[in-house]
Order: sequence, then C-alpha cells, then structure tokens
Amino acid sequence: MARPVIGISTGVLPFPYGAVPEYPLNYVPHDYVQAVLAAGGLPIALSMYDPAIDPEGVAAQLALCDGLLLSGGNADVDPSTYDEPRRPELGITTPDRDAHELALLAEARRRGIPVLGICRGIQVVNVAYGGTLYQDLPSQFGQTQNHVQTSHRSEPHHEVAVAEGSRLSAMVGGRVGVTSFHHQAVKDVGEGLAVVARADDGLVEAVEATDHPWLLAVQWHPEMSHVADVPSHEVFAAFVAACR
Ligand SMILES: [Mn+2]
Repeated sequence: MARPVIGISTGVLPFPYGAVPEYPLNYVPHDYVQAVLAAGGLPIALSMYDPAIDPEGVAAQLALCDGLLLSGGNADVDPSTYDEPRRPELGITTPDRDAHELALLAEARRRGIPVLGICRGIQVVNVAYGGTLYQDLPSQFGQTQNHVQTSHRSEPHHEVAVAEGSRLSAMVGGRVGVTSFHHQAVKDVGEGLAVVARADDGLVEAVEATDHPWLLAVQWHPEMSHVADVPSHEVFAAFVAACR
C-alpha cells in the first residue's frame, strides 16, 4: 500500500554552513522525518515563504499532501497574530512562517484532511481558532512545573492527564509522560477546540478540534521520543492511519 504523503511545515534557522556564518537554512528537524517514516507515512517538507508572494501557492503545496504536520521550531509565534503587544521575554519570531502555517492550516481545514500539531504547532492551531498564548511561561504563568527539560530529548519529563473519551486517550491512555521544551503555551483556548490533556500545573498540553474530521495538537514532542516510547509512536501511527 502506498504511503500517505505527510506535509511537514518548516522554519528558517541561521546556521554555520561551512565558512558562511549565520547562513539561513529552511529546515525540518530530522526527528519528524524519522517518526513519520516509522509510522508508515512519506514525509515532504513544505518550504515556508510569505504567502503574500503567491496566495494560491499554499493550496498548491498542500495539494501534494494527504495530511498536514505543523512542526515545532526555534521561533516564537508572533503576538501580532493574536492581537497582543510583545512582552520583553518574547523570543525571536518569524512572521513569514506564522503566515505560511496559518494559511496551510486554513487550507487543511477547508479540505478536511488530518492535521497533527506539535509544540509551536499547537500554538499555531490555537491562534487560528481565535485563542491566545502565554508569550513566556516563567514570567506569565509561574513554574510549579518546569516545562524546559535538561534531560535528553528522548526521555519523557513530566506527566499529563488525558481526557477520557478523547481521540488522544485511545492513543496514549489516561495519564502519560511527555517531553517538554517550551516557554510558550496555550492561554485562552480557541473556540472549536477541546482541551484533551493538561499538565499537573493546569497548563493546556493537548487540544482536538470539534469542527474538523481529525485535528490533534500536542504541546510535547512525540517525534523526539517515538523510538523507545510506545505512546509517542502511537500518536504518529494514529495520524498516519487517518491520512490513508
Ligand atoms: Mn510541558
């Protein structure tokens, strides 16, 4: 059976490239590629660009895909996307990437194809549904639970409680350990999204859409832990199965 094609959103990262300092690369963390392959999908990178250059190009990119994976990344979501002023603790932002991912998500919703959002992916999903974000958890939410682990990325760091009867609970069960590498998170939940997992400090860690056939977004990184951690693999397996 042919593998469903999974379009992965991309970012831009200044990288030392040979003798060239800060050479901007359009990148996908390789963990996503490997996790999609391990789950039976065929990954393709969706090069980010300012959709204003070619508004119809975003739909043409997504026309190649059976599902959309909104990936995590180095840059924060720009607060202009949810009409809030920047706080000093905000990190770097990439407005072209925000616009590209919001346009990809709008097209995926129009087509009704499965969407998996990861880390900044859940933040993009929430903004698209009219929600807001914590720009910086330590200064705005507190640190009862540390959400930036120093242990290896493949090791789950904190637990989340998963809503009974949710799609996510069929993949990972009622309580599961997750990785955590974020200083932003969902604040006000967008209309049309159901919270399906929270950390013990109350922070939103996963949402599902109520107006879309298959849309799950998680604040953690199942792609980082998918090799040894069965629940992480199950998230990708369920997503790729939905894309068939
Ligand atoms: Mn977390």
